Amino acid sequence: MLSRVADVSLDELIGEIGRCRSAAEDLLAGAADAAAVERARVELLGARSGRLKAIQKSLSAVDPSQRRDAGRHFNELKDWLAAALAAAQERVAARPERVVPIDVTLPGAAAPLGHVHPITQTIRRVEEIMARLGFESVDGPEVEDQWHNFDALAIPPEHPARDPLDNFFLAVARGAEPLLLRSQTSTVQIRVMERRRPPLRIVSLGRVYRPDTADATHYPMFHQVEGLLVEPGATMAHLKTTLRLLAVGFLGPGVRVRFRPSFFPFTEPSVEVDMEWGGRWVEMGGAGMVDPAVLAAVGLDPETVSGFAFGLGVERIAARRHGVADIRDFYRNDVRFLRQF
Ligand code: FA5
Repeated sequence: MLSRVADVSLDELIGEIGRCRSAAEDLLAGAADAAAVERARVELLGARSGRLKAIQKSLSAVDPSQRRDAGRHFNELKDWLAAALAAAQERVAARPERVVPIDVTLPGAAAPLGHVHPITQTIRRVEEIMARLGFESVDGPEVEDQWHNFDALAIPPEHPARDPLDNFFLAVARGAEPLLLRSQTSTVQIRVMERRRPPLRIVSLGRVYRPDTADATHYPMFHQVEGLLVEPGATMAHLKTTLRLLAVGFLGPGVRVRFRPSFFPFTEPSVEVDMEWGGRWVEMGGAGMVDPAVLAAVGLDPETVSGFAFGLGVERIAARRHGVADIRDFYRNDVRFLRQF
């Protein structure tokens, strides 16, 4: 350290400036974070006991004839220190002050996952039950032509089910006839029988569309489960047993099933399938023996094969199973409702 009282030569001062500079280089190079740079700043430039201050004080002890040169060297050091410090401050600001240690052995934070929608759960469960009875699950298109939605199902041109007000016809046509969103999954019966020969046991679950006003038991988009069995010797008894096994498998042994005589153009005889829910009988769907006219329409011989078919509303059986009073709740997208399933 240079003493103020003693005379200081220019060489001594330059030597001290060099030592200060290399000390500053070491200090700043070793400063890994903002706190270390700040400690270096105080040590080098501190107003009371910084190294620069000490050199400044010794300037007055330099011989007056050399003081001009001494001042110039001092100012160079001062500028150099300011620049070196600024560079060090910038360097540590660019990286995080402190690295948060990561414990790689901790269990990961689980991303919130949704779950399968209750209607999809119902579809999968019904497919499972039907698979055990030997029914293979198949798909069909939701955009249909009039042959598969009506004609092949023996629904004649004047039938009220074809009314434009009761269907979602599209502005797209195949040939002369507009296509439509299928109004029932019975279309899949036809598509399967056109391509495959008996014995057939298929089930098809999917969306259907009707311009119905939404209420507790109706929605303009809903799902049906369609079943079809075609093999020699199939009877109404097989149909009733299959539907009972499906009802018990899905709703439990307490369910009561009832068959009421009805009419569908593509089954003969036809029944309405009701199930009891909370002391009330609810219509779940329709069923019957495949009409000989339908078998003939797909090139099968009604004399040698027979079959049964059924179509149930998926929302209705899901509502019955879960005690849901209003099927519109399935489509409100309220997670407080959906989380329950
Ligand atoms: C049919 O759709 C026939 N294809 C069923 C069938 C299949 C009969 C095979 C014979 C052989 P229906 O229009 O009744 O039938 O509809 C069947 C079921 O779909 C109804 O019982 C009901 O459970 C459900 N359903 C009908 N409309 C709606 C709707 N708007 N919202 C919710 N579910 C509906």
